[in-house]
Amino acid sequence: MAENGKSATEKVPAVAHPLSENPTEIASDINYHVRFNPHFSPFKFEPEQAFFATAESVRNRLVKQWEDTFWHFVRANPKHIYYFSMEFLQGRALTNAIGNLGIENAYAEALNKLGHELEEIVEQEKDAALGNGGLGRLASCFLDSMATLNLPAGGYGLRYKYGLFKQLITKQGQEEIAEDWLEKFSPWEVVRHDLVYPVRFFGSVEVNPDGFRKWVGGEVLQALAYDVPIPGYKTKNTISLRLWEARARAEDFNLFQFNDGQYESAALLHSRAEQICAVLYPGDATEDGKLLRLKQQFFLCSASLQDIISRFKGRRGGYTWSEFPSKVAVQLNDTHPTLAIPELMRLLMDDEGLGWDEAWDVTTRTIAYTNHTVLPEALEKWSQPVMRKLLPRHMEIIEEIDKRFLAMIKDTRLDLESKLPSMRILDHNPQKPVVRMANLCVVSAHTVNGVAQLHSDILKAELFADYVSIWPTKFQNKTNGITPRRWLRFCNPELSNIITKWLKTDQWVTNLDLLSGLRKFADDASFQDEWASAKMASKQRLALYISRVTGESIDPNSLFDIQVKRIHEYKRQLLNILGAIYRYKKLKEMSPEQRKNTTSRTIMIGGKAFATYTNAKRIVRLVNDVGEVVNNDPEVNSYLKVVFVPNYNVSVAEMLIPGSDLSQHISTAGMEASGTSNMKFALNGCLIIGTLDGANVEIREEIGEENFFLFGARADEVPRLRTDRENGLFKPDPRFEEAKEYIRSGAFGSYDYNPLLDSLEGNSGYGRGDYFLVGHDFPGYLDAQARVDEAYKNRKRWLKMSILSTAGSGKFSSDRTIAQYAKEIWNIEECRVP
Ligand code: B1N
Repeated sequence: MAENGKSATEKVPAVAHPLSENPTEIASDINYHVRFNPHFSPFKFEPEQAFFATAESVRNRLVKQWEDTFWHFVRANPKHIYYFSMEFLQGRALTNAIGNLGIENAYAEALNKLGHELEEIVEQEKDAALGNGGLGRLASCFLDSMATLNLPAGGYGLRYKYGLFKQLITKQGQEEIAEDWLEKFSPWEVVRHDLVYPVRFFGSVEVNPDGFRKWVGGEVLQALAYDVPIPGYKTKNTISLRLWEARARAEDFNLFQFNDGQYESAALLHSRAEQICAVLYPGDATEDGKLLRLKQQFFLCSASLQDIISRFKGRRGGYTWSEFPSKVAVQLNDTHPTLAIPELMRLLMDDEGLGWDEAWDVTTRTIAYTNHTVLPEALEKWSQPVMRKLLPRHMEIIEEIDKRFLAMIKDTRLDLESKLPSMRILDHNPQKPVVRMANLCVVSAHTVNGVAQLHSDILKAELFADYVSIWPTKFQNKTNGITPRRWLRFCNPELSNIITKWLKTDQWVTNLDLLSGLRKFADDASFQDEWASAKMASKQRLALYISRVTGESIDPNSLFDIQVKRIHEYKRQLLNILGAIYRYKKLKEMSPEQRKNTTSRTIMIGGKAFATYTNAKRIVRLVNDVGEVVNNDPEVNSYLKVVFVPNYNVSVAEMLIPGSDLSQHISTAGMEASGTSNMKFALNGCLIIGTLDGANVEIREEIGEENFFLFGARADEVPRLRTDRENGLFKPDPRFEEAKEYIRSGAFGSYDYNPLLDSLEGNSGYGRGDYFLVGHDFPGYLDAQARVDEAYKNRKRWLKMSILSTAGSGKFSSDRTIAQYAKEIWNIEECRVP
């Protein structure tokens, strides 16, 4: 059905959806799904069955709004933004959906009538973890804000069968297990059997007699669309996250071979198709792993662009290609979808017949690029021979872009000629010729942005400095944000209710700057009391959770000190645990009387280590080993506990963040592009101990420096500190030596931590010579922690700081971030469904 035609559902009224908000009718709708949309044996109605039936009932409500949004966008024909991302870390959807629809109470009551509790039902849902960490969660927060701001928008990603692995903690540390989020099925997705596009790999380039180039041969797979509804908060607008699944066609199944007993080769293309969407981030240590990741990236780009072009061509009133960029904006979430650039060029030139200049003009006016990291190992470089084999036509196009860039520099900017070797897209190093994806993005995108002010400044001053003089207006900052719906309104109902009560409005949920109105109550005793009891309720809930998943009982009256994020040396979980070890050693040395004057702490650390990242896995094991000793030491365990929180993910975060007093964002300055959990913690009234890195800088500015526990080297000092170290000028603090020595002494078991500790020794080199400056920042860190202990002893002061953290968090709403992208990069406007 063409989008400019009439839909069957418009001509003939469909059977009315049961959209009543009456709990009795909702209950009968849930019942209807149990009986007539069965997925389990008849009359089984345990929490699991109740979850699926409830989700299907909610889904039907969303389908109605979704369809209205679709047709409204078709009629209004506005410019759309499409967010291309290899990762979307959606988490659970049920609470978010009924919360955005404003029908939590009705569904809670309906479930009661059926003998269930909403809180228990929502726990049945598996997290959709199609992402690794911050970058994927950012994409999901952005979709929520795009829908809430009524923007004509959509997300494009891949429908991985297995998302991020499940983390099991054993005596040996981390073990990875495939996470089967689709094991039963996802009640939210809708498969669009009419949306199928061919995607080619390998093959060769043919030149037709008319001079046109054409990519032919190779293997062709099918991309099939699965749509997930993304409802806005208290608006009808519901947009789509479109996830592609790879399929092979029936005719690609070789019946002859199969009947001949050659089962594997008969289904070769089917198994290749399955591999593409099998896992998020396949290990890329091997050549096959690299090829598979490149295939995934191209699959996403090709299917999504074909889909966008087909929608563009199907619009009412015809089209000309030069107006494509006024109807379509594409945002690349890091370089992972960079192949959208040569693929759009190819589709425009080879399929649509445009010339190079016209295609280049359309492509560069359509595509924008967000950089999320300056870490050299995360800057993607693809082998030229691999790329030429898998995508021969794209390699030609990339070579042409590189050639024209070179010519432009030689014609107009001779002063930059000496910089060309690092500025070029192609690196012709004879040992390892590669395509530098970030360079391709910078040359081709109309706008390049970083994700926090400090990060964007570093991009302009360092990574992309040479390009800035060519295109001074191309580079922007868009400080990240988080959705206040999931990260306050829904995950922390107690605090939300207090905020609404004292602000006398719930408008803050969509206008987060209103939180600044809490500042005037920061010293108010009854406000403080309510604030404290909300925090205590969340801490008690968290303590129950910790005891359930780890068996460790923790005291909600102790200071809950949390660091949760991917395990990486630059994020410095090692600094945290060395601090904990030092604290433990000092507690051991104290008399019982002295201990009574200390602040009791529960240190919680959680996060996943990449399966092949050895030092990260050693850190996980160390935290667990330290916990084992400290928590079982009766002398100190009422003053200190160290808990590793297993399998950190979005829904665990929703439990941890409201229950935290202090959180740690302690990366080596200049290395964390932004961070987004720092924003979530601050929003929930949690104080931050941190370095001047990423968005910490802006958070501290907003909430006030007196409310932030700062320590550590500044980004601009880091290079000199590393050189000093190389020159033997670093003198370690004795407390740092003492903490390391305590591990070496075997105090935490017999596992050999020397390789990990050795990364903190020596003079130079990445991963050696304490590249991440743990030793340099250790004394400052201990001092900052001592200031935390003092502040926590003064209840009124602490509560005031906590309130001011929330009050100063307005800027970090992803609504603000997305509004800035819409205005300053995408040039799109809201299109609200009436
Ligand atoms: O992106 C987040 C930032 O808040 C974090 O500071 C930043 O570290 C994170 C390769 C990445 N940067 N790069 C990645 C993810 C997956 C992958 O395969 C790199 N993630 C970030 C949001 O801006």
